[in-house]
Amino acid sequence: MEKKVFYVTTPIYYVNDVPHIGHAYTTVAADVIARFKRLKGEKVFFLTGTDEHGQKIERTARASGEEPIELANRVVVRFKELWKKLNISNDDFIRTTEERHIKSVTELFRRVFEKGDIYLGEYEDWYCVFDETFWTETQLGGSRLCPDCGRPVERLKEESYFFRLSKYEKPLLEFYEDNPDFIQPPFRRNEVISFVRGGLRDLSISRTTFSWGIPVPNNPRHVIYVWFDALTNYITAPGFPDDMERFSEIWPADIHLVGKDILRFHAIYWPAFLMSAGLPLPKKVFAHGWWTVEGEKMSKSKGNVVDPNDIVDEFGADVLRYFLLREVPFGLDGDFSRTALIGRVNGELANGLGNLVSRSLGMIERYMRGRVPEPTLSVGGYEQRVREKAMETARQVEEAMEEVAFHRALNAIWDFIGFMNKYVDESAPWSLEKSGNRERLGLVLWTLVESIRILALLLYPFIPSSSREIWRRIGSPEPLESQLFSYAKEWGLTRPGWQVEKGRALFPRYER
Ligand code: ME8
Repeated sequence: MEKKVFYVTTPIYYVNDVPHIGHAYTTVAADVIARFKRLKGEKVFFLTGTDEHGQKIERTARASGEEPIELANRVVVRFKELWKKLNISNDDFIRTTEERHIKSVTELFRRVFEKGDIYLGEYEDWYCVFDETFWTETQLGGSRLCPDCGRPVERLKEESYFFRLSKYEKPLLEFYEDNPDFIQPPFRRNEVISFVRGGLRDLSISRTTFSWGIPVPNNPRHVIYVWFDALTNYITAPGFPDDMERFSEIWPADIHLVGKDILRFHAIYWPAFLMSAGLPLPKKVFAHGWWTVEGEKMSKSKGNVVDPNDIVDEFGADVLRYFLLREVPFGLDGDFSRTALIGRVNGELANGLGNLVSRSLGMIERYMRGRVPEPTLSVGGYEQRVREKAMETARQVEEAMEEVAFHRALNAIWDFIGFMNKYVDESAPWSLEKSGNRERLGLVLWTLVESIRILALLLYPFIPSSSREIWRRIGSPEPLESQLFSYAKEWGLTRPGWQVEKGRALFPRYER
């Protein structure tokens, strides 16, 4: 069987945490890609889920007098509900405690073992329980604090299985060389390459000091390292190892979306495990930046963790989706603040998009009894420019989306919205109405609906419910879901006679 399906993933989220906007960010971005690809007519498999094993989760659960699985069962609901609330269109949700996953990890471990890439040894180093990461003396630079999270590290010595990561140093460097787009953005690729060039140590991939995990085949005193376990989720869900036919239609992943903090695991360990097991490697790993809140790192102790549920309750899912992808170039760090969010809602969603839709459809209600008019005049010079601008925008959006540059896609769309609002001002339909120029009035109003039709398609991956509402209001008889992205690259599909509805404001304005 050959690969047929576009496969996009988010990381699987640790269940010892409640979801915040940083988590929502990765999932929203993946959802936008999935929706865009479906709109292009591609088959898509979009995966997210939860990472439920490991010492950290065992400790958190015990501290609250729970079994780890009870904690997981309780928290997984918060993730699932949040994704529903944010309109996330994932095709599967994987939990690492599921039977299918345990089977898959066991099989991957067995294959790598048979390849001769796993041996039993002894591990001693500094360990951060919170990040589940070992640190060398050099990496700690004399301190006893985790370089990632700042928490104290512990000295840990244990019998452990090792993965021969050192053996894959050269093959990985060759792979990065041959696949220059594998790690995105490019500055992250350079970081990974220099890390690998600095030398790779064999990786400890089992633990004996706790038990909440998947046992090592034939040596259940050991549980498999949580990252070996977690990364494997990406092959479990498409069907490894039981349904290899389905697996080969979906795997390899077209894009793993991850935060910059976990790029190393995805761009170094993961391809090395797969190489060892003789499985195809993912095509791309895209690392996005980090969100702070009002300039500060989000943390429970600071009490500044932003709950995406609160934002959705107050502003709606589309506003949060829009803000996260508009505010920062994808790949760079960003800062969340209420003022910035309200600024974008008022300026861009309400005054820009909302206003264009509402004034255009309002005029059709007033001047045309709500029916899209026939564009009787042959296309004028200004309308020709609108058409060119629309077509150029659709091309720009497509290109930006293929490059995972959401901010560029949105910039192009809002540039077009600005252009259209100016078109309304300059063609002044109210004066055409007054002077009785019905022919030109019809052409202008039809041109507005046609542009809004294209906007609804271009915006759909980003703000699906608002786009569906805009689509309903322009009165197209076809459901938005039956449309293709290519219809946004075609001018002239709006039909005279559609019954429009101005309706209430799409995006209310907020006080700062
Ligand atoms: O890392 N800004 O899970 P996780 C932006 N279980 N992104 C953020 C963020 C922030 N402030 N905080 C978290 C794990 N994220 C592992 C993954 S995958 C095989 C195993 C992002 O719940 C983070 O970068 O700690 C990551 O992409 C995702 O949330 C999950 O984080």
